[in-house]
Amino acid sequence: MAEEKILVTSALPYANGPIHLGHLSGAYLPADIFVRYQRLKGTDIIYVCGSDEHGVPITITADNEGITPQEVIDRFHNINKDAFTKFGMSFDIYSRTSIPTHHKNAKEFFKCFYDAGLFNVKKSHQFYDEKSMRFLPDRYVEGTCPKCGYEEARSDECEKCGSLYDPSELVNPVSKISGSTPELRETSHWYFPLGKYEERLKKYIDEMNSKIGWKDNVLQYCKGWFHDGLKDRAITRDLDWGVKVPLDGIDDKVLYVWFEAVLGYISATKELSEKRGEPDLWKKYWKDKDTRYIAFIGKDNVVFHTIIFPAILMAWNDANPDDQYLYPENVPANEFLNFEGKKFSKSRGWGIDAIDFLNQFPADPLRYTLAANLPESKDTDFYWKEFQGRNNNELADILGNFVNRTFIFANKHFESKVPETGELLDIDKDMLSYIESQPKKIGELIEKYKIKDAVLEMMNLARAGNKYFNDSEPWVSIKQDKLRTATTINICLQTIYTLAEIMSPVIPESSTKIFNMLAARPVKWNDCGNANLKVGTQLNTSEILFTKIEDEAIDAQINKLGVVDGVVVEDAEDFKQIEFDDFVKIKLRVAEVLEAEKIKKSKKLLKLQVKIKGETRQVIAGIAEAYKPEDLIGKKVVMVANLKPAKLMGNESQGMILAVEGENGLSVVEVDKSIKNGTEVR
Ligand code: B3M
Ligand code: ZN
Repeated sequence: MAEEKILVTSALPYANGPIHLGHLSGAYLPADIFVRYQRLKGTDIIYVCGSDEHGVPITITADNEGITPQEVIDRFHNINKDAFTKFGMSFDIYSRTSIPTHHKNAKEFFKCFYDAGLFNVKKSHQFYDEKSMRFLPDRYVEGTCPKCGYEEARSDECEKCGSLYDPSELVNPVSKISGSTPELRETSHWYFPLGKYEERLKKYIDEMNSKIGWKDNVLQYCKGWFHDGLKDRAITRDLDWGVKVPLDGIDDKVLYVWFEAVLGYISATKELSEKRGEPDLWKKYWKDKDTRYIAFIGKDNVVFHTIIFPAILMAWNDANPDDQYLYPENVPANEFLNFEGKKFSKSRGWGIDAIDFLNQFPADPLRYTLAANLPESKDTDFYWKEFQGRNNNELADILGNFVNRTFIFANKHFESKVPETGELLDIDKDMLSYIESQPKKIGELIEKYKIKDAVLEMMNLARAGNKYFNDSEPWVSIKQDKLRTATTINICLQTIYTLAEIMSPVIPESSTKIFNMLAARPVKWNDCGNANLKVGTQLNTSEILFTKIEDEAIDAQINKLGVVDGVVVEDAEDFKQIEFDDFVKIKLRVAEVLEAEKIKKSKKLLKLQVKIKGETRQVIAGIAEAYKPEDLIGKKVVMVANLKPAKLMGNESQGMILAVEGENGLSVVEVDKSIKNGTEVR
């Protein structure tokens, strides 16, 4: 049987801005964990990535800053490459789509399809901006919807009423680039007949899915696309930045960025071959039947990897019977990571760029926090407090502490050597068999892309190590039975050895430190659960693995949220305009607090009886941390009187009291005591 090989790719990030934590947990960290694990298993694997350096947004950034697109991509290619390095990404190559190898590769695909007569050529009308001398992609034209009058409609589709129209129908079109009125010009483009591959694509996805089981979220996205039917897609654009259309006489058109970016994976592998001086290396990973190709991406890229890229490869394979590319065996796309409850947004100062983060905190705690909370099946959030907690309470207090206390014992009582074992008691045997079983269990989870669960199991071994240490009480046994202590410490050291290995895909830097402390090296993954440290091995000096992160450091970060260049930015979502009719639906009334009491088992809630006009209502308010119940009695507050009743911790609430958040916590909105109960607030 030929040896199994794996090719792994992660989405090529646009070199038009810095990557943030959301990117890391979508397409990069899970892939890196998978790859590092496979390498330890001894799998022949390569991991390929690089910058996606074409597309309109890059030219716009360049215009806005008065620099060239090349300068834009150089800047962000370097920033992102640096961030990935600091984050511990173990790409075999981080390439870029501006290299000649890529241009040549993408052109070959286009030429092949062109020569095979595959494309349809279609004429259309597209807006042209004379001032900036370029055709405008749809999202850079705004105007009034011809159907509903919405003033921020796009050139061929209205977000508000959902209608599609011809760009010539758009009223008062404006170029978002120059602000001038664009004109419609005729242009022609080459279209890739995606529909031709529809049945084969369905079959391919079905087959892969029944063979290995694709993720549900990914299958759902594909279904949506098939439901609408696959249509021809223009694969050229009127632009001068990108891979030029390789046809004589055509010099003002480039290949559509998504058409060539996916081919960038192949180009990057070719570059790796060149660098390694093995020109044919790339073929082994892209064309050998024994290679499994896995494409890691975020959910917004699914269609390009499960439909468009495979269709391009099918078209190539049809035209070249002796030269067949492989299709992705799996596309384990993740959902999104949000930030403190909201979407990442640069303009609203919400989130943090990877490079800024890594200039302030070490990579391993971030990798661990993100890995423990990957958006594998639904969106998740990054919270600063959780990051602090995972670092302090798990990495430092569980793993770090276990390593530390074991080394202290080994240093003090066994001359910093791995001590021998005596008779094994049940407690020792149980621990040894747990160490032995974890690597296999964790490996299986990683192979199923259940990285989050794998991370939990990793830390469970450290938890078990601490418990074993506590239950064995070496500080007691050392006074009576040194061999018993030796046995305990030996097994703790074996546990640490296994921990160093199984955690290395997630926290590689700390793992290396542990291996150094143990004067040991990784073994093959499948062997790492069997007591591997030789008795008598001289240990190196131990070092602190994880430093606690103080509240101040975290608070400083939280305080920066929502602030851009020193100015607090209003949240656009919160400030969406509403109609007057919406506002008058809310009935605000003055109410007097008659009674107030604490709710058992709740730190935050108070139960109030309030009076509006002739009626007494019960309201549950989240103000217990700010008020003693008795201080509220007699206050005249403002309440939403027509809110649907709701149950809070088993108590019905028939309205809501208005309160504002101040420096010293919440305070209720009060009105003058002379105002009558039930008076409307407008
Ligand atoms: N650059 C989009 C993104 O970064 C795009 C991915 C290309 S993968 C070939 O989300
Ligand atoms: Zn409309």
